[in-house]
Amino acid sequence: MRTDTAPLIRLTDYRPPDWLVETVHLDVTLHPTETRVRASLALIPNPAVPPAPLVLDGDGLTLVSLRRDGVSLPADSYIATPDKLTIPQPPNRPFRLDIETVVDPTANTQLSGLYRSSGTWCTQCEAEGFRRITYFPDRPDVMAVYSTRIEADKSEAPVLLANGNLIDSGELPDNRHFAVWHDPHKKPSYLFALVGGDLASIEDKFTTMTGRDVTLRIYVEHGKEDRADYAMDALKRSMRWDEEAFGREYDLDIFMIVAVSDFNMGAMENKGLNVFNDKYVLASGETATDGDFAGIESVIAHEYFHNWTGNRITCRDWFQLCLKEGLTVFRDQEFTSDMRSRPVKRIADVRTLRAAQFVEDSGPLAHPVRPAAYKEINNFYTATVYEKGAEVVRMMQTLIGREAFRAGMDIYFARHDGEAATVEQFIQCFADASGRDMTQFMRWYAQAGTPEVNVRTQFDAERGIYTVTLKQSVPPTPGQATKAPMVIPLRMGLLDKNGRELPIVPVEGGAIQRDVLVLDKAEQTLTFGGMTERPVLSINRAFSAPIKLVTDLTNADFALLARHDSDPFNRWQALQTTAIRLLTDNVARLRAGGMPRADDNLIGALGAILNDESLEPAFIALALTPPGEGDIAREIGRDIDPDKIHLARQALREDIGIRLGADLSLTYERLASADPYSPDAASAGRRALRNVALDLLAATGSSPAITRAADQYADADNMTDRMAALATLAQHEVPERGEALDDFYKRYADNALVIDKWFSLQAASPHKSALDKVRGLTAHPAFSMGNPNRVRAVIGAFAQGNLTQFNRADGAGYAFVADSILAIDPKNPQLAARLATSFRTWRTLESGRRALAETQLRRIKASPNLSRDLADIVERALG
Ligand code: B3K
Ligand code: ZN
Repeated sequence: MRTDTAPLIRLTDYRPPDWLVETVHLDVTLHPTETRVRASLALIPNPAVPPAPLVLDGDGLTLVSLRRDGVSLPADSYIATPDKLTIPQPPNRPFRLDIETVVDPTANTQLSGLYRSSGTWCTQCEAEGFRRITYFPDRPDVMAVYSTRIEADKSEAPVLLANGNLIDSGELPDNRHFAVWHDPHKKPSYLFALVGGDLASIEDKFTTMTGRDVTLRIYVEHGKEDRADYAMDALKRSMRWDEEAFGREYDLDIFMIVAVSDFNMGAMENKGLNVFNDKYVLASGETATDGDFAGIESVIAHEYFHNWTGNRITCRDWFQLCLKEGLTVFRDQEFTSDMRSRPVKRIADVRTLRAAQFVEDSGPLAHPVRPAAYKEINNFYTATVYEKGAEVVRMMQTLIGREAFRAGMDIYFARHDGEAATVEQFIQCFADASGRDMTQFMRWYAQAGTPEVNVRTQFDAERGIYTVTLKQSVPPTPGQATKAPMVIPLRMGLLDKNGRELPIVPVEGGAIQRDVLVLDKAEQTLTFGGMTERPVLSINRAFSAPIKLVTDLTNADFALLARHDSDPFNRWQALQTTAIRLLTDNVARLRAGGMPRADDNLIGALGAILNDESLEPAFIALALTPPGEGDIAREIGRDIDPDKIHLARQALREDIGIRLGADLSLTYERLASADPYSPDAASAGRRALRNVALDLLAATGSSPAITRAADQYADADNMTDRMAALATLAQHEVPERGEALDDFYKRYADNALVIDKWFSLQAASPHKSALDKVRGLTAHPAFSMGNPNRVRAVIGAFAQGNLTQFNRADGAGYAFVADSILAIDPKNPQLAARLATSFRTWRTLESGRRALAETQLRRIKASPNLSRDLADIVERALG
């Protein structure tokens, strides 16, 4: 469907459903191409609205039969199209509707609805996939109790799963069998799931806080059982944590996870039956990196936490998506902070937020955390809804304090359990718990764009007065030209010249509660008295607000903060800010035909951090990593030349490698470990620092450093170290590069998840040959346009992880990605639309590249038969 014909759906048009569904009985007979679905719905007219026709959603459906209260409906009493089933004059009373449809899971390449992945039948219903299985009021505020009977050939699908608890199963003639699952909890259709296939499983048990035993089962392909242990461990820790941190107990007899290899996103929180991209389940020390383990831990936790924030309390409509996603991201971030290192987690999250969300928020795809309108809801599973949504929850906790926040969550669970709620209802719980008026705070949900806070400081030595003036502004975004002031909680502190904390009691300009200054006007001035010397301001500690901060602090101030700030986040930030200042300056120099300059103070500060034994290695690793190319591009903001950014960053890395070489070498040797691999955070942190040292040393291009990387590649006993060495080698045009890449492929040819790493490493190579290489990779026998992980590993890694080569000055990178998007769209619109977002920064490029990128966007837009998903992204990107 073309987007110009696709309607714009608006939040303000929300109306409650005309019909409610009390129960759903599904009877599904699995077949590769003709799966029969019999749905029996107990419908009741919604007592809150006037009588209305019954209109059920469909998507590409074929109706086989329709009965009302057991009687076939005459053909003239309903209208069935692939997209809709209408009964214009239903009786104004409860009735049963039996709907029979037939669907073809093998032909379903969209991976939405019922499809097959490596022979396994599985479903993905969020956001609107249930309507591809049967006609239904497919909207989250219609919540029903489901039971599901599945029937299949016993050899094709010995395992038959659906939501809830197993209540019956048995043998049938002709080598067939069945299973019946019942989910006692009311849920919206997007949480429905069914799986059938020949799968292996591992099993464990969890005893809940009230002493109930829950069976835990993770299903994987045969032979992969031993790689699911870490996921199981993460699941048990998640279940315990949700009890301890939020008092939330699991509510069924069994919790199941199924890992599949073809999946459009990370995972899905279907009630009692999570379906996962196998990337977020399967791991062993030999096949997965520390980053993969951390990803598994957080995605397992995220989907599990949805059981309360998303499933027990769901969203009234898709505009409220952040209600479950932002909140659940916040919860998984807290979980990881408790499991691992809080400061390291915070820095990692802020890096992601800036790289993904800030970029989104400053371009044509910017939208509020709660969008006001959409054409295709699948395009709104964005960094803004997820990551900025989590930041908004975090800010609320910062504003009202942890205790009131927890009390507000308790109110939310008590007040809205079993309901489909709104953002207003959620926020009201915190207003009630804290007594704070949240009206102005609600702007975080309505106004798009990253607020900028400009801070000017002044010291009056004579009077001992220090003045801090803060101004906020929110940039215009599509459809929102002007903005009102936001409520911005800023954690802050003042340091004396020795780095000691000074008391923060302003004599004028507002109160600071705990250490939080609330900026809620366009401009505010705070005055601190009794100062014997000029203090150094540390502000937005722990990144308490998702803003862009501009200050008049000097590099000397940042050097002090980098060494002494009691807030680890701001220690890291001080180094990043100093590096960004240097890097943007050097990009300008390079563009003017000059040479990059070095910054002794920055190198000195990095050296001090490297040798600070009080710091955890994972933190040092982050501190030593210069801002990414994307960070530099974002800071420059317009007229971007990616090649110069790359050169400037390389020069800094080389400089660090040369000038801190001796210390980096010592660090590398000191952190060598003879212990067997363990994925725990402390060990992972040591490996992270060691591998950053390796990479910085190799950035000099010196042959001992390359040899060291080659040796590490060969000798590694775990994927983290092997992959890190390979990534280092991959950046250099040395014979060791090709040898290691060939060896890697041979070693891991039969492990798709590892081979994805091999693909993406090459696709992300900044070398000029990258595009040719990527073209070659798409012709590799192991490449397939049908597998989303593989497509993301090659085309995604090139378009989103290779700033210089995607943005080649000749436009060939854009043309290649556009061709790929057009090739994928007919098969998998969601995947194509996601790839198309790579073009979202096109307006920030220098004029030559900008024109070439625009040409490709226009070419996509003009192509026939675009999916609604892709057309929506391209239209908005062109603005
Ligand atoms: N709720 C799913 C995402 C569904 C995306 C649909 N296009 C996974 C998650 O956020 O937990
Ligand atoms: Zn989620």
